[in-house]
Amino acid sequence: MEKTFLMVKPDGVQRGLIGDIVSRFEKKGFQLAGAKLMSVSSELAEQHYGEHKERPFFGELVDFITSGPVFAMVWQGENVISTARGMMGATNPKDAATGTIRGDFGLTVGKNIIHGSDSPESAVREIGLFFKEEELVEYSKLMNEWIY
Ligand code: FUP
Repeated sequence: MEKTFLMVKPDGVQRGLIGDIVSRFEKKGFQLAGAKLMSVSSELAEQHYGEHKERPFFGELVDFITSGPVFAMVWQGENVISTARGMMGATNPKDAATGTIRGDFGLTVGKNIIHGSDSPESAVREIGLFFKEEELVEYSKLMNEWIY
């Protein structure tokens, strides 16, 4: 079953949006395979955002993601990587459609509420950075019969 890494960023946690965000993915039919409220160290932030190291906003990105607790999650289901990206909306909330998480809750790119893996390779890498194997659960097959 395809898996992705999603994270409610510090702005979403502080604003009390964890429940709404989790609820959207649950109602869509995806399954939560792991979740934890945690602080992100500078080392983890720099690894996670490694692809942006040369970008001018890299420092701000690391400062922001380490500025308060985040809610890290692993979700699974058919096409969860691309579907979750669609449910999140465009990177810049000003361009994100109404009905998406960033479109409904955000105003600026610096505080855009949620992170989601953008490819199967990123998903594997990011899940591995944030979760140990034993922190993820397996569901029985039976439950999926209500969805697929
Ligand atoms: P996304 O995959 O939608 O989270 O977007 P990116 O990986 O391109 O960017 C990661 C984060 O960098 C964004 F969530 C916000 C931040 N960012 C900026 O602050 N300024 C930019 O111009 C682009 C991204």
